[in-house]
Amino acid sequence: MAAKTKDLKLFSFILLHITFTPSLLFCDAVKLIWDDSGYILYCPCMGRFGNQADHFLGSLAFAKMLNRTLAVPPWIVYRHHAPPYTNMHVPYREFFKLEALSRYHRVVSLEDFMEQLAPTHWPPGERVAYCFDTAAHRSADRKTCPMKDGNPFGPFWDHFGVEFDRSLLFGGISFSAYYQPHWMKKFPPSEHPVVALPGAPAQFPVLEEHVSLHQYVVWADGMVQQGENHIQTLLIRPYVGIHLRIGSDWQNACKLLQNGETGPHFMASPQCVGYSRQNALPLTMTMCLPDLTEIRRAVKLWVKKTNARSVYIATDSQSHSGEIQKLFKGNVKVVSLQPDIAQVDLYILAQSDHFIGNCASSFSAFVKRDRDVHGRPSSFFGMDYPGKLGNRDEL
Ligand SMILES: Nc1nc2c(ncn2[C@@H]2O[C@H](COP(=O)(O)OP(=O)(O)OP(=O)(O)O)[C@@H](O)[C@H]2O)c(=O)[nH]1
Ligand SMILES: *[C@@H]1O[C@H](CO)[C@@H](O)[C@H](O)[C@H]1NC(C)=O
Repeated sequence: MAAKTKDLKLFSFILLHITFTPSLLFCDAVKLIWDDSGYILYCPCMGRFGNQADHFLGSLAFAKMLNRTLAVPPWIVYRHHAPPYTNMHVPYREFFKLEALSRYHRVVSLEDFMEQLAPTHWPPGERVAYCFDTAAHRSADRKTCPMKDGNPFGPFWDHFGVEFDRSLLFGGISFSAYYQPHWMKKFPPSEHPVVALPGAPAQFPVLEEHVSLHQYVVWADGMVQQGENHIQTLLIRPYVGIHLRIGSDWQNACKLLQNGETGPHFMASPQCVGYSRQNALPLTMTMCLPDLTEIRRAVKLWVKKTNARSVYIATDSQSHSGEIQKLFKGNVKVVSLQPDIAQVDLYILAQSDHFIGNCASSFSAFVKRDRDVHGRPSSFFGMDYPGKLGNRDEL
């Protein structure tokens, strides 16, 4: 539990340093009551924020399908380049409202579950891990779930002080709706109250039918305050928000597309090429890794179309703000904040008057879904009208 306190302290410090966060003061007020219909626990152990968010939506749907309360895990934030270097486990409610999820289904934060319910209902000695037999077959005895093997798995459960006592394997089923009766029959809550999984019971990218669950992912008051504060002080409306996913890891990823090792369905791309495997639109290299020419073209187009007075650039590496500034001869303010907390970028992009994202990026996908919920328009580099072929408007 020492690690938990340290993470929280550090994170609270970062947030409080920028703005006052009331969410920190009012949590844990409610005393939890045990749910006889059972719980789903999982580690968001795949990918960074965008991936974890995609998995979260699917997991929420899975918990509802089994009528089990979802123990909402913290976000795993990787800090490889800054102290304390170890993963941070940021409670869901630091960024989003936990209560807003309850409009869809019963949830509890994993922190509250561990603190209030686990001591009596899921005590040490009775902690069962559930996993696919194929996953367990990779272990030394071929029958142990890989709950804590490596990073981020080990640190995640250590953060909550959890050791698993035994494993229960399953096979021949998946997390899809088709297997709902199988799950209910195999793991009735009376005998299996807490189903703890090594990873999210969901797919990446998020399934089409779960995209709309994003409406229940509502920004926490502290994030709204912080984001609105930046918008008011830095930007002039209307503003165009752009997401530049162009760093070296992304360049490597897009090589798979260039080499023909992947088709149009590549990472988050169904959001713009369509979810259908047969009818997917082409995913071009420009869409995956827009060059400066494409970045200039798209920004110029949408600034003109929306009469924008400023441009907000979120980036994983370079901002190209100088080059973008030059396009408008000083008439448009160009801003790149490069905040410590990636969610600040997500918030500002989500509130923009027009958003240009990267089709294959799940970080962009988060913004696109948030905007769709509020009826705000989005496009992608290399695709001005999502779901439609090519750029119909050239300047
Ligand atoms: N602050 C900030 N961070 C970014 C930006 N773009 C990418 N990142 C960081 O890079 C991570 C990218 O991982 P994901 O969020 O999973 O999204 P993705 O673009 O699908 O990338 P992969 O997971 O690498 O496939 C983000 O979580 C951020 O930590 C950006 O515009 N601003
Ligand atoms: C679902 O779970 C809730 C809470 O435990 C319970 O009240 C309800 O009866 C369950 N519904 C079904 C269909 O089992």
